[in-house]
Amino acid sequence: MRFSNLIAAFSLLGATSRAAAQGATRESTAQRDARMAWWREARFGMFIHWGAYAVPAGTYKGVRVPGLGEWIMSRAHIPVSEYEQFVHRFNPEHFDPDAWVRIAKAAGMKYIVITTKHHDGFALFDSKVSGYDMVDATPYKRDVIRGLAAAAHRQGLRFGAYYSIMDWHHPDAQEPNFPEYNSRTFHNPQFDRYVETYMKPQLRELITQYPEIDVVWFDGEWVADWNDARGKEVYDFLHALKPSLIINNRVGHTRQGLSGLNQAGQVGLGDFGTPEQQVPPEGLPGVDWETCMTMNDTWGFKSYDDDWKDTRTLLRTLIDVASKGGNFLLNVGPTAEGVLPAPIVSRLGEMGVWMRVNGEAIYGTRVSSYGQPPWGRYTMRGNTVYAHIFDWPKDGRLELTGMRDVPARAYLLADKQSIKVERGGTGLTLHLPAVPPSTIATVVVLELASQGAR
Ligand code: JFZ
Repeated sequence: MRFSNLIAAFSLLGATSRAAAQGATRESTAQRDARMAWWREARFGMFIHWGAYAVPAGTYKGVRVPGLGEWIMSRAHIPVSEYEQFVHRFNPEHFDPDAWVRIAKAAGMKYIVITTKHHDGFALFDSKVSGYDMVDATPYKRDVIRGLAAAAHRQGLRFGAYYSIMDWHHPDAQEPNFPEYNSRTFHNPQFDRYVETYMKPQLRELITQYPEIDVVWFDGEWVADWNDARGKEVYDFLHALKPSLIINNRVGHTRQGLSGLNQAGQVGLGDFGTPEQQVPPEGLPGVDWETCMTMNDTWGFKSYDDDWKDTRTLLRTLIDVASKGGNFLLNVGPTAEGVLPAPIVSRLGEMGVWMRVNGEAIYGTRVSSYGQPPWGRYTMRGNTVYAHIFDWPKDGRLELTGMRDVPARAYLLADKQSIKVERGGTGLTLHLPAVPPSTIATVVVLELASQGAR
């Protein structure tokens, strides 16, 4: 074998084994990087959990049901026929997709992922293989996915479809013996029929009817009838329909808890890991990942959940995620009328104020080589380091960890004010003004002299 052939054989092996791990057909690293490019640049997206569960909004027969709003069918053991009544009353007359997208965009979000079908089995899009959808079963009669996908693209945002593998409504998909919908052990002998005649056709509808869809975000993959072989098959099925798709790792069966990784500590199938309600302390080195998080304690709207995280916490979480190389998918739960609750709108507005000034320190950045400083976080792009200062020093002196060379330039991102940098015995010290431009996070831009500078 000639040397060049040997190299070719090795790189082919590398590409193939990597592709196998992703569940993809053959794709080189360069092809994968190109496919993931917009997503890696985006950093910040809006998750929308919306469905008929917004009608009961956390209360069933006068009783407040504990747990997640979108789980009310399971948590309150609501029979299918009764839950269908919520669908028949789902009439979001105030739904304004352009307004939702404007709110997301003004917050600095670059993409939107919405539940096209959650565990309750109700589809928000126009499905030909089901009568249990927005067009056929609600008084609203309109396809809300169509409207939102179009609005997102009109305003320059990417669009993704959440799709639950678990389905509490389809008789072939789950435990037919009410009231245990969420079984991890029950096998439905007809599950294959559900996959072939319902789930895959619905996925095909999503990809073919809505050309805006760039992300498919699976969930509910823990049902006993799902497995990695089915996951790989569906991943390949989707990529054959649309090679540019980005698919999360919940397409596979082996995800472990909420960490976003499987038992082997890997993403497993799919293109990115999905830690839920948490930021991995060290990120997920070497893999793409996205933390999804609620703003209060539910994904789907609950009328009485007012346990809102404050804007500062939300922004610092975004910065924390970005500093560790991940994306932040922040959830909103609209009401049954189609309105985003005011506490959500105000927080997103405030996040936007910060992002318009400091977005440069978030989008398309990567993990720095300077670790996690005690006073905040670092992000990095090219030769530029961004120091996000959470805890402003009272004496105006901030020690930079791990940095060795005095940067060519240092200034506040908010007002371009120059910052004096001093080299001391242990490292670099910044001399900051007495009052920070932002008490949420003030960004100091440090332009290193060269790629080799540290
Ligand atoms: C899942 C959904 O059940 C939930 O409704 C929401 O859509 C969220 C984004 O994803 O949440 C989970 C998934 C797995 C566990 C808990 C909640 N788990 O493994 O404990």
